Amino acid sequence: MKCRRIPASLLFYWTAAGLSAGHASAAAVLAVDFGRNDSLALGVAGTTGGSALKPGFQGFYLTGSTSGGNFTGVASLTYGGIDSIYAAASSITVSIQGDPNTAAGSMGGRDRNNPLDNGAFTYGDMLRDGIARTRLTNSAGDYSLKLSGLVPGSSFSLTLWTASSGSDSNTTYTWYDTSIGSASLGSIYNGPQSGGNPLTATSNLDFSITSNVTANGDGEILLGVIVDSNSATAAFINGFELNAIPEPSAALLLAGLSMAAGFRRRRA
Ligand SMILES: [Ca+2]
Ligand SMILES: [Ca+2]
Repeated sequence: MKCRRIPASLLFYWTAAGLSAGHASAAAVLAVDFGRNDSLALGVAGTTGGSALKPGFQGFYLTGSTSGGNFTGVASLTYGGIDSIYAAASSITVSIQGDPNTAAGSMGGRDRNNPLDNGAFTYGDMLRDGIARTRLTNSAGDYSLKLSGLVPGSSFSLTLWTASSGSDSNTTYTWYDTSIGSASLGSIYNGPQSGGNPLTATSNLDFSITSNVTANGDGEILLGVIVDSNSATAAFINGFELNAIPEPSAALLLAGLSMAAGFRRRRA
């Protein structure tokens, strides 16, 4: 049986491909910057608005409570151009839900004007604004924020930011993955802050949590937030990044080596 020796260059290619795969996913699958635009109708979300959009993010704006009254429903926007390996229809729909209790209502956009870019912190335009008074929940199947249209069972690394400068100081926000059951993703402390002093940030990951999440059988990632202040109006979200989980370069390297071993066995 005629077999050929594996060229050294091919072995090098497999090795290099394995080593580089862990650094291949620099761009986010979807990054959204929540903010305020008072020219929008109540409960209708828009992609452009009055508060600055952070480059690299897509906008999700709602009118502010002082312009729109109470909004207790669900606001949604669909973002296209998503790789079909993550979303079969190449789009992801982002939905954010107000609280059904109208006393806690008035979900809408806010621009807190802080924290601003400062040295290594360059996410000021994302973190200064957000959507306030979302639904408070950690119940399985319920949500404050929902991502839908994903490939069922697909996993991602998710980073969420919650900082509400000048409001709800010393509040701790705990985020939950409510897609399948309910599991805490971690907590964000909205402070230290006193006397109305604005929040400051020194890193783009300040006021954030990062965790792996998996889409349920309906292709949805459900996320809920609870606050420790027991204030029904305290919920807030500034933005999120949904990233691919880097492929395990070591596994690819082992696969390449086992293929090489297989060729050698056939040759023997
Ligand atoms: Ca924002
Ligand atoms: Ca913004």
